[in-house]
Amino acid sequence: MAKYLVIGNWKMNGNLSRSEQLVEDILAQLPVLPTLEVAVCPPFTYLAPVAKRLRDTAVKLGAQNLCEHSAGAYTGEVAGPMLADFGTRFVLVGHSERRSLYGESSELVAAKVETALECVLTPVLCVGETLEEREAGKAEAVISSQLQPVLARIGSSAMKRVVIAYEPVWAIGTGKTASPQQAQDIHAFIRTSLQQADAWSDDHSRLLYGGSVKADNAAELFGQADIHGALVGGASLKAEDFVAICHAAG
Ligand code: G2H
Repeated sequence: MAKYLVIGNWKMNGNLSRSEQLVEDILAQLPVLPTLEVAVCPPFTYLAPVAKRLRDTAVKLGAQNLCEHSAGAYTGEVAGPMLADFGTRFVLVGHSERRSLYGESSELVAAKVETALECVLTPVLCVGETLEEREAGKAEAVISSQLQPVLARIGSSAMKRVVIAYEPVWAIGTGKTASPQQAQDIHAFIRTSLQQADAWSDDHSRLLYGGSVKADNAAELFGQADIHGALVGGASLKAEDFVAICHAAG
């Protein structure tokens, strides 16, 4: 089985000195855990200083978004090859904040996943339903509708190189976490769907849970059979909380 993976999504928080201090504190407190891979996703403007500090360490660099095009007249966008220049390894794609606040469709998300793979970045494809969709019994249908365009665009073999993060929209930044069983049920659904499409590898595929993951709920989530790590927002902004979550997975 692939290593557990814990990714910190700093979102649009901090400044230069806080970003440098946060990465310093994480490195000071995080032992190398043989069964765990760790990455942080700073805002674009802090990728370079964080990348410099992470060089020759076990912590990897991620970005929070990328453009679906690799270069050209796309004012304000950041291209995959630019991210790769900094040694970026992971890139979040289709985070619910991108989908809901910036109108990213699942088709656009699919194009971004494809571009990320072409740039040798590992896409972390975020999927998840709203509370309304869950209460209407549509959670699985919504997640299928988010996975299918990606699968159709990149094919089943490439899909095995995509990390998938299940982030129920109702649990993001709200302090409400899905129960371990709710998360496991959806993770099992995603795994089964990918297996049926021949898009799953027991050795490489990983399903992360995201949505108010904290030090005190991480161990129980990681105890579920189909949860292979976490995408952590708020709790990744304090080194001791983030490191405690990493310990729960390691
Ligand atoms: C979900 C998550 C990180 P938080 O967005 O991607 O954020 O842990 O703050 O809910």
